[in-house]
Amino acid sequence: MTIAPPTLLAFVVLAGALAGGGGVVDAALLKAHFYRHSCPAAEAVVRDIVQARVAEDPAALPARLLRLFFHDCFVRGCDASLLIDSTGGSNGNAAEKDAAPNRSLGGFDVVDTAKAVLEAVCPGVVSCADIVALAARDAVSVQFGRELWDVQLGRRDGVVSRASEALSDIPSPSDNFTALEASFASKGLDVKDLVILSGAHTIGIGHCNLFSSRLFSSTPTGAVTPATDPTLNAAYAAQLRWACRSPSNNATVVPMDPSSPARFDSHYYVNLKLGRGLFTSDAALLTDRRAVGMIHGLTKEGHFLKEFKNAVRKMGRVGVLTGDQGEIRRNCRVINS
Ligand code: HEM
Ligand SMILES: *[C@@H]1O[C@H](CO)[C@@H](O)[C@H](O)[C@H]1NC(C)=O
Ligand SMILES: *[C@@H]1O[C@H](CO)[C@@H](O)[C@H](O)[C@H]1NC(C)=O
Ligand SMILES: CC(=O)N[C@H]1CO[C@H](CO)[C@@H](O)[C@@H]1O
Repeated sequence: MTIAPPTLLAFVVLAGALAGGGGVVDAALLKAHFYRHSCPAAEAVVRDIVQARVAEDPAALPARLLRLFFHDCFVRGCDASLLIDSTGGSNGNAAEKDAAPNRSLGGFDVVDTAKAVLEAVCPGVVSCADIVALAARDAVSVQFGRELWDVQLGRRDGVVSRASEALSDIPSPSDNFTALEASFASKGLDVKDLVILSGAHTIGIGHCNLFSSRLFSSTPTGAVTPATDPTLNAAYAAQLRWACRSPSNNATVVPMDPSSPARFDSHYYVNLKLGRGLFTSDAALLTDRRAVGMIHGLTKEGHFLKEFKNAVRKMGRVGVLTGDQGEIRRNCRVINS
Protein backbone atom coordinates (compact mmCIF):
# COMPACT_ATOMS: atom_id res chain seq x y z
CA MET A 1 0.00 0.00 0.00
CA THR A 2 1.26 3.49 -0.80
CA ILE A 3 -0.01 6.43 1.16
CA ALA A 4 -0.28 9.72 -0.67
CA PRO A 5 1.76 12.43 1.03
CA PRO A 6 -1.22 14.56 2.21
CA THR A 7 -2.79 11.53 3.92
CA LEU A 8 0.48 10.62 5.50
CA LEU A 9 0.88 14.17 6.73
CA ALA A 10 -2.60 14.17 8.28
CA PHE A 11 -1.80 10.89 9.99
CA VAL A 12 1.47 12.18 11.34
CA VAL A 13 -0.15 15.34 12.66
CA LEU A 14 -2.93 13.38 14.37
CA ALA A 15 -0.48 10.93 15.92
CA GLY A 16 1.58 13.92 17.02
CA ALA A 17 -1.39 15.42 18.82
CA LEU A 18 -1.99 12.14 20.62
CA ALA A 19 1.64 11.74 21.53
CA GLY A 20 2.09 15.35 22.57
CA GLY A 21 1.89 16.78 26.03
CA GLY A 22 4.84 15.04 27.49
CA GLY A 23 3.42 14.66 30.97
CA VAL A 24 3.18 11.33 32.76
CA VAL A 25 0.31 9.68 30.85
CA ASP A 26 -0.51 5.98 30.70
CA ALA A 27 2.49 5.18 32.82
CA ALA A 28 0.49 2.80 34.98
CA LEU A 29 0.42 0.47 31.99
CA LEU A 30 4.18 0.03 32.05
CA LYS A 31 5.30 -2.98 34.01
CA ALA A 32 8.32 -5.07 34.90
CA HIS A 33 9.02 -7.99 32.57
CA PHE A 34 6.37 -6.85 30.09
CA TYR A 35 7.84 -9.21 27.45
CA ARG A 36 7.90 -12.27 29.73
CA HIS A 37 5.46 -14.15 27.48
CA SER A 38 5.68 -12.29 24.16
CA CYS A 39 9.47 -12.28 23.90
CA PRO A 40 11.09 -13.97 26.89
CA ALA A 41 14.61 -13.33 25.60
CA ALA A 42 14.12 -9.58 25.20
CA GLU A 43 15.84 -8.33 28.35
CA ALA A 44 18.72 -10.83 28.10
CA VAL A 45 19.35 -9.95 24.45
CA VAL A 46 19.66 -6.24 25.21
CA ARG A 47 21.78 -6.90 28.27
CA ASP A 48 24.23 -9.20 26.47
CA ILE A 49 24.69 -6.82 23.55
CA VAL A 50 25.11 -3.80 25.79
CA GLN A 51 27.57 -5.58 28.08
CA ALA A 52 29.69 -6.67 25.13
CA ARG A 53 29.74 -3.16 23.68
CA VAL A 54 30.49 -1.55 27.05
CA ALA A 55 33.40 -3.95 27.49
CA GLU A 56 34.87 -2.48 24.30
CA ASP A 57 34.25 1.12 25.34
CA PRO A 58 33.70 1.31 29.12
CA ALA A 59 34.71 4.96 29.36
CA ALA A 60 32.25 6.49 26.90
CA LEU A 61 29.34 4.19 26.13
CA PRO A 62 27.44 4.13 29.45
CA ALA A 63 27.33 7.94 29.44
CA ARG A 64 26.15 8.03 25.84
CA LEU A 65 23.35 5.55 26.42
CA LEU A 66 22.17 7.25 29.61
CA ARG A 67 22.07 10.63 27.89
CA LEU A 68 20.25 9.10 24.93
CA PHE A 69 17.51 7.90 27.28
CA PHE A 70 17.22 11.37 28.86
CA HIS A 71 16.95 13.14 25.52
CA ASP A 72 14.46 10.62 24.21
CA CYS A 73 12.22 11.09 27.25
CA PHE A 74 12.34 14.88 27.11
CA VAL A 75 11.07 15.20 23.57
CA ARG A 76 7.56 13.74 23.01
CA GLY A 77 8.13 11.34 25.89
CA CYS A 78 10.16 8.13 25.97
CA ASP A 79 8.99 6.98 22.54
CA ALA A 80 12.26 6.51 20.63
CA SER A 81 11.39 9.44 18.37
CA LEU A 82 14.96 10.56 18.97
CA LEU A 83 16.21 7.57 16.97
CA ILE A 84 14.43 8.50 13.76
CA ASP A 85 16.66 9.63 10.93
CA SER A 86 15.90 12.83 9.07
CA THR A 87 14.47 12.34 5.63
CA GLY A 88 15.96 14.22 2.73
CA GLY A 89 14.22 15.92 -0.18
CA SER A 90 12.35 19.18 -0.59
CA ASN A 91 9.58 18.20 1.81
CA GLY A 92 12.01 16.31 4.05
CA ASN A 93 11.77 16.38 7.81
CA ALA A 94 14.62 17.49 10.08
CA ALA A 95 14.46 14.95 12.89
CA GLU A 96 15.16 15.44 16.61
CA LYS A 97 18.58 13.87 16.37
CA ASP A 98 19.70 16.60 13.98
CA ALA A 99 18.95 19.42 16.40
CA ALA A 100 21.96 21.13 17.95
CA PRO A 101 21.66 19.53 21.42
CA ASN A 102 21.77 16.13 19.73
CA ARG A 103 24.90 16.66 17.76
CA SER A 104 27.07 14.86 20.26
CA LEU A 105 24.67 12.02 21.02
CA GLY A 106 25.84 8.46 20.54
CA GLY A 107 24.88 4.88 21.15
CA PHE A 108 22.40 4.66 18.27
CA ASP A 109 24.32 1.75 16.75
CA VAL A 110 24.00 -0.27 19.95
CA VAL A 111 20.24 0.18 19.88
CA ASP A 112 20.21 -0.82 16.18
CA THR A 113 22.15 -4.00 16.93
CA ALA A 114 19.81 -5.01 19.74
CA LYS A 115 16.79 -4.23 17.57
CA ALA A 116 18.11 -6.33 14.70
CA VAL A 117 18.59 -9.33 16.95
CA LEU A 118 15.18 -8.88 18.57
CA GLU A 119 13.46 -8.59 15.20
CA ALA A 120 15.00 -11.93 14.29
CA VAL A 121 13.95 -13.56 17.56
CA CYS A 122 10.48 -12.05 17.98
CA PRO A 123 9.55 -9.76 15.11
CA GLY A 124 7.41 -6.72 15.78
CA VAL A 125 7.25 -7.19 19.54
CA VAL A 126 9.88 -5.17 21.39
CA SER A 127 9.75 -1.38 21.03
CA CYS A 128 12.77 0.77 20.32
CA ALA A 129 11.73 2.95 23.27
CA ASP A 130 12.04 -0.03 25.63
CA ILE A 131 15.41 -0.95 24.14
CA VAL A 132 16.68 2.57 24.90
CA ALA A 133 15.41 2.34 28.50
CA LEU A 134 17.01 -1.09 29.03
CA ALA A 135 20.27 -0.14 27.32
CA ALA A 136 20.76 2.89 29.58
CA ARG A 137 20.25 0.79 32.71
CA ASP A 138 22.36 -2.11 31.49
CA ALA A 139 25.24 0.10 30.37
CA VAL A 140 25.47 2.05 33.62
CA SER A 141 25.10 -1.19 35.61
CA VAL A 142 28.10 -2.97 34.09
CA GLN A 143 30.58 -1.47 36.55
CA PHE A 144 28.44 -2.61 39.47
CA GLY A 145 27.94 -6.20 38.32
CA ARG A 146 24.26 -5.90 39.22
CA GLU A 147 21.22 -4.12 37.86
CA LEU A 148 21.29 -0.64 39.29
CA TRP A 149 17.58 0.05 38.79
CA ASP A 150 14.46 -1.76 37.58
CA VAL A 151 13.14 -0.88 34.15
CA GLN A 152 9.42 -0.93 33.56
CA LEU A 153 8.51 -1.89 30.01
CA GLY A 154 5.65 -1.71 27.55
CA ARG A 155 6.46 1.58 25.84
CA ARG A 156 5.44 1.93 22.20
CA ASP A 157 7.31 3.87 19.54
CA GLY A 158 6.21 7.30 18.35
CA VAL A 159 5.69 8.20 14.73
CA VAL A 160 6.85 11.83 14.80
CA SER A 161 10.29 13.41 15.24
CA ARG A 162 11.11 17.09 14.80
CA ALA A 163 14.38 18.89 15.32
CA SER A 164 12.56 22.06 16.39
CA GLU A 165 11.07 20.25 19.39
CA ALA A 166 14.43 18.95 20.56
CA LEU A 167 15.69 22.52 20.56
CA SER A 168 12.86 23.73 22.74
CA ASP A 169 12.45 20.71 25.03
CA ILE A 170 16.01 19.81 25.96
CA PRO A 171 17.30 22.08 28.74
CA SER A 172 20.32 24.18 27.85
CA PRO A 173 23.67 24.07 29.70
CA SER A 174 23.35 27.83 30.15
CA ASP A 175 19.92 27.59 31.81
CA ASN A 176 19.36 29.12 35.24
CA PHE A 177 17.44 27.29 37.97
CA THR A 178 14.10 28.81 37.04
CA ALA A 179 14.43 27.55 33.50
CA LEU A 180 15.56 24.08 34.61
CA GLU A 181 12.72 23.76 37.09
CA ALA A 182 10.22 24.80 34.40
CA SER A 183 11.69 22.39 31.89
CA PHE A 184 11.43 19.46 34.28
CA ALA A 185 7.97 20.53 35.48
CA SER A 186 6.75 20.46 31.88
CA LYS A 187 7.62 16.74 31.89
CA GLY A 188 5.91 16.08 35.21
CA LEU A 189 9.24 16.03 37.07
CA ASP A 190 9.90 18.07 40.21
CA VAL A 191 12.87 19.82 41.80
CA LYS A 192 13.94 16.64 43.54
CA ASP A 193 13.98 14.77 40.24
CA LEU A 194 16.01 17.60 38.71
CA VAL A 195 18.62 17.49 41.44
CA ILE A 196 18.91 13.70 41.43
CA LEU A 197 18.87 13.17 37.68
CA SER A 198 21.52 15.87 37.25
CA GLY A 199 23.76 13.49 39.18
CA ALA A 200 24.07 11.60 35.87
CA HIS A 201 26.73 14.19 35.11
CA THR A 202 29.06 12.09 37.27
CA ILE A 203 29.91 10.27 34.03
CA GLY A 204 30.69 11.53 30.57
CA ILE A 205 32.10 14.55 28.86
CA GLY A 206 31.27 18.11 27.89
CA HIS A 207 32.41 20.16 24.91
CA CYS A 208 34.36 23.33 25.70
CA ASN A 209 32.13 25.73 23.78
CA LEU A 210 29.19 24.74 26.00
CA PHE A 211 30.78 26.16 29.16
CA SER A 212 33.38 28.58 27.78
CA SER A 213 31.24 31.59 28.73
CA ARG A 214 32.26 30.71 32.30
CA LEU A 215 35.96 31.00 31.41
CA PHE A 216 36.33 33.86 28.96
CA SER A 217 34.77 37.15 28.05
CA SER A 218 35.24 39.12 24.89
CA THR A 219 35.37 42.86 24.40
CA PRO A 220 33.29 44.65 21.73
CA THR A 221 36.40 44.62 19.53
CA GLY A 222 36.48 40.83 19.76
CA ALA A 223 39.51 40.50 22.03
CA VAL A 224 39.17 37.48 24.32
CA THR A 225 40.22 37.75 27.96
CA PRO A 226 40.19 35.24 30.80
CA ALA A 227 37.20 35.91 33.05
CA THR A 228 36.01 33.40 35.60
CA ASP A 229 32.34 33.00 36.42
CA PRO A 230 32.29 33.76 40.18
CA THR A 231 30.28 30.59 40.82
CA LEU A 232 33.10 28.50 39.33
CA ASN A 233 36.10 27.41 41.42
CA ALA A 234 39.02 29.58 40.26
CA ALA A 235 41.62 26.83 40.17
CA TYR A 236 39.26 24.57 38.25
CA ALA A 237 38.47 27.42 35.86
CA ALA A 238 42.18 27.85 35.17
CA GLN A 239 42.52 24.15 34.36
CA LEU A 240 39.52 24.28 32.06
CA ARG A 241 40.85 27.41 30.32
CA TRP A 242 44.13 25.62 29.76
CA ALA A 243 42.36 22.62 28.29
CA CYS A 244 39.94 24.62 26.16
CA ARG A 245 42.17 27.53 25.08
CA SER A 246 39.50 29.41 23.16
CA PRO A 247 35.81 30.15 23.74
CA SER A 248 34.71 28.80 20.35
CA ASN A 249 36.53 25.49 20.72
CA ASN A 250 33.94 22.84 19.86
CA ALA A 251 36.51 20.10 19.30
CA THR A 252 37.87 19.60 22.81
CA VAL A 253 35.98 17.70 25.48
CA VAL A 254 36.63 17.49 29.19
CA PRO A 255 35.30 14.95 31.71
CA MET A 256 32.41 16.27 33.77
CA ASP A 257 33.79 14.53 36.87
CA PRO A 258 37.58 14.65 36.46
CA SER A 259 38.29 12.60 39.59
CA SER A 260 36.37 9.54 38.34
CA PRO A 261 35.10 10.29 34.83
CA ALA A 262 33.60 6.87 34.15
CA ARG A 263 32.40 5.88 37.61
CA PHE A 264 28.74 6.26 38.37
CA ASP A 265 29.27 7.61 41.86
CA SER A 266 28.14 10.59 43.93
CA HIS A 267 31.07 12.84 43.02
CA TYR A 268 28.80 15.10 41.00
CA TYR A 269 27.49 16.52 44.28
CA VAL A 270 30.91 16.61 45.92
CA ASN A 271 32.18 18.59 42.92
CA LEU A 272 29.14 20.85 42.93
CA LYS A 273 29.74 21.89 46.53
CA LEU A 274 33.33 22.80 45.62
CA GLY A 275 32.23 25.03 42.73
CA ARG A 276 33.31 22.38 40.25
CA GLY A 277 30.07 21.78 38.44
CA LEU A 278 30.93 22.07 34.74
CA PHE A 279 27.92 23.81 33.24
CA THR A 280 26.01 26.88 34.32
CA SER A 281 23.03 24.50 34.64
CA ASP A 282 24.98 22.40 37.15
CA ALA A 283 26.07 25.39 39.22
CA ALA A 284 22.47 26.65 39.09
CA LEU A 285 21.43 23.90 41.51
CA LEU A 286 23.29 25.82 44.23
CA THR A 287 21.07 28.85 43.71
CA ASP A 288 17.89 27.20 44.97
CA ARG A 289 17.28 26.60 48.65
CA ARG A 290 15.32 23.37 48.09
CA ALA A 291 18.05 21.96 45.85
CA VAL A 292 20.84 22.96 48.24
CA GLY A 293 18.98 21.14 51.00
CA MET A 294 19.30 17.87 49.07
CA ILE A 295 22.84 18.12 47.79
CA HIS A 296 24.75 17.30 50.94
CA GLY A 297 22.85 14.03 51.49
CA LEU A 298 23.40 13.07 47.87
CA THR A 299 27.17 13.21 48.32
CA LYS A 300 26.72 9.82 50.04
CA GLU A 301 26.86 7.18 47.35
CA GLY A 302 24.31 4.79 48.86
CA HIS A 303 21.77 7.59 49.17
CA PHE A 304 22.42 8.84 45.63
CA LEU A 305 22.02 5.40 44.06
CA LYS A 306 18.82 4.74 45.98
CA GLU A 307 17.32 8.07 44.97
CA PHE A 308 18.51 7.76 41.37
CA LYS A 309 16.58 4.50 41.06
CA ASN A 310 13.31 6.24 41.79
CA ALA A 311 14.01 9.34 39.73
CA VAL A 312 15.14 7.50 36.62
CA ARG A 313 12.08 5.26 36.79
CA LYS A 314 9.94 8.39 36.90
CA MET A 315 11.83 9.86 33.94
CA GLY A 316 11.23 6.63 32.05
CA ARG A 317 7.48 7.15 32.29
CA VAL A 318 7.39 10.62 30.81
CA GLY A 319 4.86 10.85 27.99
CA VAL A 320 5.02 7.17 27.16
CA LEU A 321 2.80 5.61 24.53
CA THR A 322 1.25 2.31 25.64
CA GLY A 323 -1.46 -0.16 24.65
CA ASP A 324 -2.33 0.41 20.99
CA GLN A 325 -0.82 3.90 20.76
CA GLY A 326 2.10 4.46 18.39
CA GLU A 327 3.67 1.37 16.88
CA ILE A 328 6.45 -1.17 17.31
CA ARG A 329 8.99 0.15 14.85
CA ARG A 330 10.74 -2.54 12.80
CA ASN A 331 13.81 -0.37 12.25
CA CYS A 332 14.47 2.12 15.02
CA ARG A 333 15.57 4.78 12.53
CA VAL A 334 12.48 4.64 10.33
CA ILE A 335 8.76 4.99 11.02
CA ASN A 336 6.92 1.88 9.74
CA SER A 337 5.21 2.47 6.41
C1 HEM B 1 19.30 19.32 34.05
C2 HEM B 1 19.43 19.64 32.78
C3 HEM B 1 20.53 19.10 31.92
C4 HEM B 1 21.31 19.82 31.09
C5 HEM B 1 21.23 21.32 30.85
C6 HEM B 1 22.25 18.91 30.50
C7 HEM B 1 23.21 19.27 29.58
C8 HEM B 1 24.22 18.46 29.13
C9 HEM B 1 25.28 18.87 28.26
C10 HEM B 1 25.42 20.24 27.63
C11 HEM B 1 26.11 17.82 28.10
C12 HEM B 1 27.41 17.78 27.30
C13 HEM B 1 27.17 17.39 25.87
C14 HEM B 1 28.43 17.49 25.07
O1 HEM B 1 29.19 18.43 25.23
O2 HEM B 1 28.69 16.58 24.25
C15 HEM B 1 25.57 16.73 28.86
C16 HEM B 1 26.13 15.49 28.96
C17 HEM B 1 25.53 14.43 29.58
N1 HEM B 1 24.30 14.44 30.21
FE1 HEM B 1 23.20 16.03 30.63
N2 HEM B 1 22.03 17.66 30.96
C18 HEM B 1 20.98 17.71 31.84
C19 HEM B 1 20.41 16.64 32.50
C20 HEM B 1 20.77 15.33 32.30
C21 HEM B 1 20.02 14.19 32.75
C22 HEM B 1 18.68 14.27 33.46
C23 HEM B 1 20.72 13.09 32.40
C24 HEM B 1 20.39 11.64 32.59
C25 HEM B 1 19.62 11.18 33.55
C26 HEM B 1 21.92 13.55 31.76
C27 HEM B 1 22.94 12.74 31.32
C28 HEM B 1 24.07 13.19 30.68
C29 HEM B 1 25.21 12.33 30.41
C30 HEM B 1 25.39 10.89 30.84
C31 HEM B 1 26.13 13.12 29.70
C32 HEM B 1 27.48 12.69 29.13
C33 HEM B 1 27.30 12.25 27.70
C34 HEM B 1 28.56 11.69 27.07
O3 HEM B 1 29.60 11.63 27.70
O4 HEM B 1 28.48 11.27 25.90
N3 HEM B 1 21.91 14.91 31.68
N4 HEM B 1 24.41 17.15 29.48
C1 LIG C 1 16.41 32.84 34.10
O1 LIG C 1 16.54 32.83 32.69
C2 LIG C 1 15.42 33.38 32.02
C3 LIG C 1 15.69 33.24 30.52
O2 LIG C 1 15.95 31.90 30.21
C4 LIG C 1 15.22 34.82 32.39
O3 LIG C 1 14.07 35.34 31.74
C5 LIG C 1 15.07 34.94 33.89
O4 LIG C 1 15.02 36.30 34.25
C6 LIG C 1 16.23 34.26 34.60
N1 LIG C 1 15.93 34.21 36.02
C7 LIG C 1 16.79 34.58 36.95
C8 LIG C 1 16.31 34.44 38.35
O5 LIG C 1 17.89 34.98 36.67
C1 LIG D 1 32.81 23.68 15.09
O1 LIG D 1 33.38 24.92 14.77
C2 LIG D 1 33.79 24.99 13.40
C3 LIG D 1 34.57 26.29 13.23
O2 LIG D 1 34.00 27.34 13.94
C4 LIG D 1 32.54 24.92 12.50
O3 LIG D 1 32.91 24.98 11.15
C5 LIG D 1 31.84 23.58 12.77
O4 LIG D 1 30.64 23.48 12.04
C6 LIG D 1 31.56 23.41 14.25
N1 LIG D 1 31.10 22.06 14.48
C7 LIG D 1 30.01 21.80 15.21
C8 LIG D 1 29.69 20.36 15.37
O5 LIG D 1 29.29 22.64 15.69
C1 LIG E 1 24.19 11.35 16.16
C2 LIG E 1 23.54 12.20 15.14
O1 LIG E 1 22.58 11.85 14.52
N1 LIG E 1 24.11 13.39 14.98
C3 LIG E 1 23.62 14.35 14.01
C4 LIG E 1 23.28 15.64 14.73
O2 LIG E 1 23.09 16.71 13.84
C5 LIG E 1 24.16 16.94 12.91
C6 LIG E 1 23.88 18.20 12.14
O3 LIG E 1 22.62 18.21 11.57
C7 LIG E 1 24.34 15.72 12.04
O4 LIG E 1 25.39 15.94 11.10
C8 LIG E 1 24.68 14.55 12.93
O5 LIG E 1 24.81 13.38 12.18
